[in-house]
Amino acid sequence: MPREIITIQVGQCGNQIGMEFWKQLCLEHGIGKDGLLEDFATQGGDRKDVFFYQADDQHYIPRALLMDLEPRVINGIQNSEYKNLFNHENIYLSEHGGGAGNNWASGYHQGEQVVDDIMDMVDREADGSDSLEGFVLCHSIAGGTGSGMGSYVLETLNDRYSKKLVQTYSVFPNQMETSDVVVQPYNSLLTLKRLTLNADCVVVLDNTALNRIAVERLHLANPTFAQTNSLVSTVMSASTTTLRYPGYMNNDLAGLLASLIPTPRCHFLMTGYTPLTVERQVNMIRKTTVLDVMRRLLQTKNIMVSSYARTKEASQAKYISILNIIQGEVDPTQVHESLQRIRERKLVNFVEWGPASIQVALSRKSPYVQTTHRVSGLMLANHTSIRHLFSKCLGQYEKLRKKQAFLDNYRKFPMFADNDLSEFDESREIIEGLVDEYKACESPDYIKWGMEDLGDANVAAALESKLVV
Ligand SMILES: Nc1nc2c(ncn2[C@@H]2O[C@H](COP(=O)(O)OP(=O)(O)OP(=O)(O)O)[C@@H](O)[C@H]2O)c(=O)[nH]1
Ligand SMILES: [Mg+2]
Repeated sequence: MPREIITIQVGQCGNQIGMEFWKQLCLEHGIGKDGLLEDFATQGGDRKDVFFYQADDQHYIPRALLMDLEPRVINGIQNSEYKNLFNHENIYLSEHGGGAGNNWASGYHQGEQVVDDIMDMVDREADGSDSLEGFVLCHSIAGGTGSGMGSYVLETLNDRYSKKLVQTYSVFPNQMETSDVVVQPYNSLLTLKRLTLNADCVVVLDNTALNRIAVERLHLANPTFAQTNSLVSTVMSASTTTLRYPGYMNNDLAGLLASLIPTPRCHFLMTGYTPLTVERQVNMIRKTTVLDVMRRLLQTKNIMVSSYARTKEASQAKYISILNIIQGEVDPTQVHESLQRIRERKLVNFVEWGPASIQVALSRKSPYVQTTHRVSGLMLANHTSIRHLFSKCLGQYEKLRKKQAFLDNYRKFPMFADNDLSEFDESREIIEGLVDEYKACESPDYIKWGMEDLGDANVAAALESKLVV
């Protein structure tokens, strides 16, 4: 029985990274641009129906909903070679086409106003699956639509589909660029509140790190979104291989997440990938053994979150969990030896209160996509240094808020009307709490964190709830 996953892509970034993901999935499963199975795709054994369903005429349709408040990106998809891939009923474009103007409040408010339309689409897609496991949201946190409307979608999914998992691929803004979007910190903070409260897992895709990797590792002088998005689609497709190619572990999202997220709030994951390629350009890879791949995955330069690099020297930063998804020609005994080597060399600093072991999933790879390297690997990791990324967002927010800058744009919308800025204050408190919890994870006493005020009898119950995802 497939455990189906519905993807919801919102805003410019959400739809652009979403489109790259679907292109990659089509290639890996031998599905043509129009959804028809290619003649050569006869090997089977893969599970297409987690992410696609078949129409009456047998062509494959992504379980995807495409939403935006301005038409440019989605029109581009509808005018591309992939125009017949998606179900046209699954596309939501606002009638006015004016976007959300980089304003979270506008995106959220517009989401609220068209909730019936978008939830009809979600319900129809959910009814069309046999055993829906959950939703994946693709968006950026810094603009107006993906952040604001995406936030509204997250809250609504949580309400209506409380038993289903919600995972996100969330793009964080590039901190190195002097941003053209001055209100990014407001939008990011308000979105982070929903990512903390309403998502089960957030895969953090950090434009600062993606850009750095494209420049330093792939030698691209001025990386375009098309180029960084090819890194993103590699991560997205690799992180779903165990769901699409059934093996002995992590065959569903629940299993995958349970192994990475021991306590519910610390559910922000960073990723690393090796060997890195962009547009078929392969870096100089001489040899890819399992040990090489596993070692490289732990190197700062391959990790797609900028706060990891900054705090590598800060010895208190620790791994809560690591899952390496390895694909290619792998002898399982090599895995065992590699793990032993990594342990002996003390290459990984784990939290004291967890199992302190790297989990490895060996996954099959697509027989239809040729690569020049023998082994490739994706690391999904829960690492406490992610808190520095959130601290940075908080710092930038405080700076802007102190100046009372640009608040009028938000006051135009009901949530902030009559100068009620409590939503900002509440979001700030929640993100501060998140930073504190990740910091507490670095201490051996974390397991008792947040329970100081509880009586002994309640501690056991609280602990139990904490350890159940
Ligand atoms: N990695 C990546 N980042 C993107 C892409 N497109 C936009 N971004 C980032 O997303 C943020 C801006 O959000 P957008 O997705 O463009 O905005 P939106 O959700 O369409 O919202 P509005 O246009 O304001 O209504 C900035 O941080 C951009 O750097 C993309 O294709 N790839
Ligand atoms: Mg837009």
